[in-house]
Amino acid sequence: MTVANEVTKEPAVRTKPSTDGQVERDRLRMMMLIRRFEEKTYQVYTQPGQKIGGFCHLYSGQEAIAVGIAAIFRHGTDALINGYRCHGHSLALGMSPHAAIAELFGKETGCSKGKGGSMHLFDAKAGNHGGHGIVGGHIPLGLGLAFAQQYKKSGGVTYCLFGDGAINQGTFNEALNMASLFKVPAIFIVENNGVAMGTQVERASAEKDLAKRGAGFAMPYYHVDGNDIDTVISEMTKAADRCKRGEGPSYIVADTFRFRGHSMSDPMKYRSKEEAEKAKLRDPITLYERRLRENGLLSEEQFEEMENSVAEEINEAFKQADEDAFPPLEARFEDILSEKYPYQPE
Ligand SMILES: Cc1ncc(C[n+]2csc(CCOP(=O)(O)OP(=O)(O)O)c2C)c(N)n1
Ligand SMILES: [Mg+2]
Repeated sequence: MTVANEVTKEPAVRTKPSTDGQVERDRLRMMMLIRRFEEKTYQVYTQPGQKIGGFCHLYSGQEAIAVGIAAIFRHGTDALINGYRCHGHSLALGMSPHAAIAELFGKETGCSKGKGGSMHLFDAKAGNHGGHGIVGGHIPLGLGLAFAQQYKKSGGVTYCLFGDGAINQGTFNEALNMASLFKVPAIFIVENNGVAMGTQVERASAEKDLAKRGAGFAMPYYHVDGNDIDTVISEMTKAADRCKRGEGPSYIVADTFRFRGHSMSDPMKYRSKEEAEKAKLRDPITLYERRLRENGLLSEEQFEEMENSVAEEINEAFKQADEDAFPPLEARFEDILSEKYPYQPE
């Protein structure tokens, strides 16, 4: 059984390129695992019994971004902070599917002891600083994490992710300005799925090219293909190297598409069938699977084995989490307020 706060044992995706294709297959498998986790979550959420309470935002379609970052993420050194669409990043950084789904079920074995739910998957020891529900609210926290890394000379890099809707918040402007001024080691990443709940970027942003929104901060700003994991890895590596050289932050717009609605109650009426069909042709998992096959790094047998082992791992995690206990009543006030006041960083 996984114990809360010790949910991540080791990096989930290894960083070094391989000659035998194992590293690449691990990346593909992780994207498949995230997809399977999300689709099973959708199933459980929508069936009678209400095992999952509260809001729930699925990551299907955007997997290449989280797994691409995880591929270069240094556990114990780097930090990642995110909005509420956080299942994929947590799994990619090594959280066990059991700790993640137990959290959604509100069980004491969940990564936040069942008190955070879908939007608050955390594993600070692994550098995963969550899951935040207020749109754009965590961007200044990302700045703070990066400032701490700089101040302590830890050599770490902070990956701060948010949606296209979040860049219209004041916090975005405040944080990016200060980040650049102080040259903190942060990468600000927009997961641009083109829509904030039901509002298209074109209806919410006066400047339609979201990369240009970075022009006022004296830092590199550019688009990357967020559905191509190899591109994500190479562009994130460049930005991380810049951080490590002390040259400061970058602002990257990773263009992608979400396959499911904003949250579980969204029938996606604002998207045409044609748009969704076109997006499916650029499914990040299919694109990568095809590339590995073409390069001779993935056989049919290996792919089938992956599909089966992913299904087994997810089914087992959901089954275990279902059987786990809810937190005891006397634990309801624990972990709510900090016991250290005033807060002293270690
Ligand atoms: C400050 C604030 N305003 C409004 C909301 C309600 N809300 C939740 S998600 C969302 C849309 C955000 O879209 P985006 O940033 O593009 O992220 P995505 O859901 O596409 O990943 C809104 C408006 C909120 N949570 N916080
Ligand atoms: Mg969006």
